Amino acid sequence: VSAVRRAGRGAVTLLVVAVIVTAAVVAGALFQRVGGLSGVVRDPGAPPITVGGAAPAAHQAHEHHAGAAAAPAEPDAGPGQGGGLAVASDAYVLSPGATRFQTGRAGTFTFRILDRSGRPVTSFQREHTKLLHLIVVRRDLTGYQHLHPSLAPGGTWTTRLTLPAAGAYRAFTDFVTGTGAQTLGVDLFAGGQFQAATLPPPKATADVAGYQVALGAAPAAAGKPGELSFQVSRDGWTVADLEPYLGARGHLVALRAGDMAYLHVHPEDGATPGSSIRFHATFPSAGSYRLFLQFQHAGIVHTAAFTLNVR
Ligand SMILES: [Cu+2]
Repeated sequence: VSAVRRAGRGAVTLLVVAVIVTAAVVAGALFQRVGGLSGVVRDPGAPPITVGGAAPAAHQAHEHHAGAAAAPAEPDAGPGQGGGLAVASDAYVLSPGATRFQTGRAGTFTFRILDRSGRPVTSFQREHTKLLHLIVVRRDLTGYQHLHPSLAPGGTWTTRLTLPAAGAYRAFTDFVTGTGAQTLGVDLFAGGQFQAATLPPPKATADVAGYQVALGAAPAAAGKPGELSFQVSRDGWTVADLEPYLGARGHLVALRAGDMAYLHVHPEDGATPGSSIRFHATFPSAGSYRLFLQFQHAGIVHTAAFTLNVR
């Protein structure tokens, strides 16, 4: 009888231990999950976020994701990243209309920027003389377009758009609100036979419409802020009378090869004397970048493209 009783007591003890262990495992998993979702879990030793050239407000908005052990870093969150890699940020969602276009035919591209509660944003701050810049580039880094859609009172942006050849394109919306600079991106598609261009090798000069554009200084290494300078000439003569374009001597967009990370590049004071066009840029990682420089002369805007390898 006593042996049976002892065996019974043993089984009860085992059951109690099993219940306690199960409860602990479930509680642990729940805590991790809640922590990961709300971004509470934070590694105090995590390095500060430095996204190449983005506004400080954008850094802060993303900072609580840094080192979140239970959740993978957001595309736009860590060092070595750039903008435009996602359709949404902490604050906004890019909501496009139709994203399929007839190849080579003019179509209409519409989109809205929604806030966290799903309401269209209607208040934007002017940057480079415009409320929003739309950059469209095919995923092989060809076919650069820089457009300025118009904003309807309800928050819908509209522009005419032609995707000239078949392929997948990235459309970047570059804008500033009260919370800082934002770049959100979405894919657009043009059907048909697609031939991917190979990235041209780095060259110090680019020819466009009879102009020769020379790339002068460039940041030597990733993560270090530096100057990018360009000189425009024609038939061996420096073009000294470049016209202001978007409030500066030129406009520059840099995209990383491989993922099309979008860099915020800031023009240097347009009042600097001389004929060179200067920018400040920080390349977020080593790799190849495609630079699209736009300048205006004799009333026409030209785009010169460069490949730059950053170590
Ligand atoms: Cu623009």
